[in-house]
Amino acid sequence: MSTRSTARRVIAALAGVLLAGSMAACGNSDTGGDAGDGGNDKIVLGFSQVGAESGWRTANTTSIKEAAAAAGIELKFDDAQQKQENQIKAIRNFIQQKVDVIAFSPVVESGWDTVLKEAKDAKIPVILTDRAVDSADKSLYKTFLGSDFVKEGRLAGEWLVEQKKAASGPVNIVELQGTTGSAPANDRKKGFAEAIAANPNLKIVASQSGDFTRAGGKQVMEQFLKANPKIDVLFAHNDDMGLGALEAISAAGKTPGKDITIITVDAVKDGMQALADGKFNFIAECSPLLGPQLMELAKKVKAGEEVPARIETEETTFTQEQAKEALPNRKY
Ligand code: GYE
Repeated sequence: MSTRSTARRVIAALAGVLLAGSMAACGNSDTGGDAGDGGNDKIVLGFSQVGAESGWRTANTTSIKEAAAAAGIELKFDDAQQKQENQIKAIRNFIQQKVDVIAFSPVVESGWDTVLKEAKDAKIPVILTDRAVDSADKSLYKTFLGSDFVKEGRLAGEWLVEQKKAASGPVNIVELQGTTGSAPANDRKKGFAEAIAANPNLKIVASQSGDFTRAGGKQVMEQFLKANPKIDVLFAHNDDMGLGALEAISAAGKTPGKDITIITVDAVKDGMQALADGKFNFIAECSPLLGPQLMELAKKVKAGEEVPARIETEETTFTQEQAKEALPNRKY
């Protein structure tokens, strides 16, 4: 009995080896490269990036390029220079080239249904990374990998509520928003507003887009300072705009981090340095290191495996003391 079952197991194992060998040979000899041919050709991933507007974005691009190389995935990378029309063009190119998977970080939330439908009709799975779209039809993409931006805004607001709980009079806040219509701008604004509603003394007196750039942050902060004699707090939707605003604040003869409390989002190296130096007061982290998870997902959707509809990035917050501790080991 036991000898026979051992023999059966050996035969089964041998058959498995032979089958695997023949499949590999089949894959190797298949140079056609058609999608879904079951061969072991390199996965081709078309990725449409927003642009290079911030330190966060540069770190995100590096993460994606490095992770693709490490995973043996062929990456077709396109930089849309913060324009939706460029992203739509890039996605259409990827469809024409018959890539295996398309991933993109949508610059704004709206206006993607048509091109996503085109990808679906071409049977190319789409992964959203970093930013979301507002499409009602969730079957237009496989998954969304990225941060909870509402939570980031809320954490920023909650910290401020705690800091200003003893304030007896109005606390005037100015807000530098990210790119108009983008998910992080919409959501960070929402989360922050919800949190500060806990204290009616906390009032947003001006709120405008600085497009997530240093130049934008500087320019809009200059206007804020001219128009508002009393600014107590700046909430900037990313580090870069906060860094740009530092110049405007110093030029206006005020001390950032003291005369004006500064809260930002991201926690890239330059932001963390400003926090450790006492120029910023608080940062809600947003991790750009999405590359490795994105490559895992690309492999899974290419193989037709089920993936969760939403994958959230883990993040934390930093005070000045925590930034001093974390800085030496910061990766981006
Ligand atoms: O916070 C900002 C970047 O979409 C999370 O885009 C990203 C944001 C990030 O330009 O710095």
